[in-house]
Amino acid sequence: MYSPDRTRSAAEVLVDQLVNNGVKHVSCVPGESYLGVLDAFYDRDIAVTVCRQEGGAAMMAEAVGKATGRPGICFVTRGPGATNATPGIHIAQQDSTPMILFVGQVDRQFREREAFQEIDCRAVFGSMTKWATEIDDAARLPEYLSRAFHAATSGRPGPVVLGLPSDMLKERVAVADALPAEPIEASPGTAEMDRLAALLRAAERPLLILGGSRWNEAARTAVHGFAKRWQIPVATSYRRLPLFDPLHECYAGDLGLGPNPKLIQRVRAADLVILCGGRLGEIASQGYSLLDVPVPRTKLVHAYPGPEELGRVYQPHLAILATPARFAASLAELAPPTAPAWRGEAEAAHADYLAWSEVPTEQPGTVNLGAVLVWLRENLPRDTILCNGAGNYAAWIHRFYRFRELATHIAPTSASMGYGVPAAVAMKRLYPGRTVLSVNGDGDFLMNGQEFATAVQYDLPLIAIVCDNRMYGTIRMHQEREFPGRVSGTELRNPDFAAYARAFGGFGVTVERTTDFPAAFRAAEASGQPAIIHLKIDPEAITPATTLAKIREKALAGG
Ligand SMILES: Cc1ncc(C[n+]2csc(CCOP(=O)(O)OP(=O)(O)O)c2C)c(N)n1
Repeated sequence: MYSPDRTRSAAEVLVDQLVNNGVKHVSCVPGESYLGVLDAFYDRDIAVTVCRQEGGAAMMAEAVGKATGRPGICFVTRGPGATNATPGIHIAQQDSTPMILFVGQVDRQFREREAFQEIDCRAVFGSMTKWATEIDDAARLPEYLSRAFHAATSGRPGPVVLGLPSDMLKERVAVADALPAEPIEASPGTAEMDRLAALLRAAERPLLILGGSRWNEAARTAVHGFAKRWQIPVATSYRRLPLFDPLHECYAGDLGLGPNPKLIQRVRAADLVILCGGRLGEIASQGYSLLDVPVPRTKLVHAYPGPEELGRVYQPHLAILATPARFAASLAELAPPTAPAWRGEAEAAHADYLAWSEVPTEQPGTVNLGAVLVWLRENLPRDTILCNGAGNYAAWIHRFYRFRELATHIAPTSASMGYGVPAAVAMKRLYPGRTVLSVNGDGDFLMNGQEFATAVQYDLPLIAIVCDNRMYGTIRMHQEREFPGRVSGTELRNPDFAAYARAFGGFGVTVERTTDFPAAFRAAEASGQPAIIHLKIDPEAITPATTLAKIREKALAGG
């Protein structure tokens, strides 16, 4: 609040910049280093989610950034808090997510003595962020915050870390607020679009790959329209499935882990790849094998919102500096040929996708995760948000679930475990009226499972599914391939996850047969409480396509 002398505390100035930038939610673990900020939240219209560990708090902010396209905001204390928060920062970097982490820091006069819990924010976060610094001058808070919002959202979005010396936050200053930051929208020029049109006219097997962040409804709708008019097959990149409606007649599937081999063949056979919004990283490119590095033999058109990424790995035939929204809008202006050389390709690609995803595969054991995902896709509202972390269980999500709307899959492309629970907490807090699902491995779940307490604290009836196969299954799979039969460091002895839910004050149920899943899910919903569904999965069911025993046999037979 302003005093009669028109001053505010630095902490208030900071929080007012957040309010002006439309921030409605922050996640935090408190620290004595930034008490003034907590106090400023007290009478401002910002919902504070107090978490149990900074890893969860930072992932919540990252999830907010991912879902909304505006920076997710997280506050933590110095050394131990900031270092705990690093997974969220790393995810935001790899996933191109706007996010700002504020770190309560030691007093300015103690800095560089290795004071209590001191951390060098610039050095620690420098290689993981778009900008990492400390704010020494309270009067410059509006300038720093403005730059932080611009940096996090413009070009290729990413994380920003700002250290806040404790004594600085206590100063009173008379400064004006900055204007809200607007991300910079780069548009393609007519020259680039003319070249793209010429490349398309000459193409025989074009294919569109969608990825990255900075998408919005208009961009998605425009790409749906372009694909339909041009009858071009469209693939989504790793964990970017909601960028295109899976039931659109041109959808060809996703380029993730364990992808449809027919889709991979199709990408390899393409003579023109239009990569829109993404980077075609290691996972999507199948270990950089789909396009040659640095000069792809396939003609590559790369449309991307940040210049540093264009030409970084692949030298595109045509580089277009543009956000997905502006690029998609320009695509709408291209007139399709009457009889394209690739006629029938999109239809065939979509048929391949449906054949791959329609029916769950046979699995060992009494719970078939594919059948569970098919039940969920057929019974949940279209706008359900599904959050997950990392583990082989996710292969069933990618293959059998269908994300019908934008930002309905909140999961790290960096495949960071422990993301599914905090992300679901953040989503239920943001969208209380929507169904929010968290799907987790057993190893994955317990990395941040304690945030289930946060769901209970804020009465967030999310539903967390724990796929319990009593091991770090992904690593066991790799282990059986490389060291068959020599199980080391990958087994888990688990708690009763349904009892865990009840102990926290939530609803818990265990499912041992596929046919029991629907009733368990409905009971979880009906409880109105945060819920955990403990799914007992046979360890042999290691992927939708194979078993551990088969992998081991193959490895023992030499390959
Ligand atoms: C934070 C983090 N630590 C380690 C890994 C390496 N890792 C990838 S998957 C995996 C095992 C996941 O096990 P679980 O959650 O039980 O799922 P499952 O693979 O059994 O389905 C591990 C350890 C990772 N991706 N992230």
